[in-house]
Amino acid sequence: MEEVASQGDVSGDWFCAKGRMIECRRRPLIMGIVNVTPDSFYDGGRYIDSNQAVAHACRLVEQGADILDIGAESTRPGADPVTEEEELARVVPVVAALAGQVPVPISVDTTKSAVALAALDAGASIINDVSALRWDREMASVVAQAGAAVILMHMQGTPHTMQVAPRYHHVVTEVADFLEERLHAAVEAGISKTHIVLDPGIGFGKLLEHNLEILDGLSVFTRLRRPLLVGVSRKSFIGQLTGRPPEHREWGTAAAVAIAVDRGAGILRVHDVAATADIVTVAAAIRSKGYETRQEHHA
Ligand code: HH2
Repeated sequence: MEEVASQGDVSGDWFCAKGRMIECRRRPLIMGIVNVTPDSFYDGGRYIDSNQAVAHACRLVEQGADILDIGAESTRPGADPVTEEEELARVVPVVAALAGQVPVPISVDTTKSAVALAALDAGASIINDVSALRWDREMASVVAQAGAAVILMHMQGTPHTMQVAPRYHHVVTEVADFLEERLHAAVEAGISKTHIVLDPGIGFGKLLEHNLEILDGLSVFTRLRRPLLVGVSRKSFIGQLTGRPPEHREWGTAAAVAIAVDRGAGILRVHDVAATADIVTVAAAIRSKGYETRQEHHA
């Protein structure tokens, strides 16, 4: 533990990605989602063309995205797996085009080391691995050798099976124990602790009550002293509570984002960047009492 702690930041206020220090505590960061997929649960099919994906990503940056997350394989419950060739063909051109155009770090949502390697070569600096380095034994060394950051997410089961019968005795404790174990495994595999972000995996092998307990208990995960990423955007637990389809879950998402910021989230992964920027600004000001004022605009 001391060895891990001595590597640098032990507060979880920042992380490092390819030599860039990314601060995420005082003002939580917004990660804009770019799904280059035909079947994502909300925006599937909209940005499958790489030019459209790049244009969408640039729009998200203009709206205030601090990080972009490019994904080419849907993780929605029951989604069909995508071959490595197909995932490479979807992701790499988008990352390569964006790397020269946007000033923000680019994350790639993949569980395959070959996709991670190609994306890191093309200019990405963060790997968002929803399997937390468990599904591809080369993934940890690819991340370590590139000096990239990695997001380690909790999931019970696989996307194919995860919603069949999720079971926990005490969900917050079990997810925290899992994340702690994966944090140690990543460090053992050569990834510096300063390069690791943790994510409790909202909606991944969890029932409504599990998602609510995790969000309410989020501050427990801050004891792991790594930045926390939270992905609630338009997810089905919001639909279960409001009765609304994904395209009308923006206000439910807003409530969950505000609560997540209050409980210590450092990165919010969302589809709607412009609205989330205001939600995060206000929630973070209430949480920390630290803020800057801007010129007021009257309509
Ligand atoms: N959620 C989704 C995908 N990737 N990665 C992390 N780290 N955390 C999350 O909560 C998370 C994630 C699901 O959302 P989306 O990308 O919109 O849908 P799909 O998987 O259907 O493409």
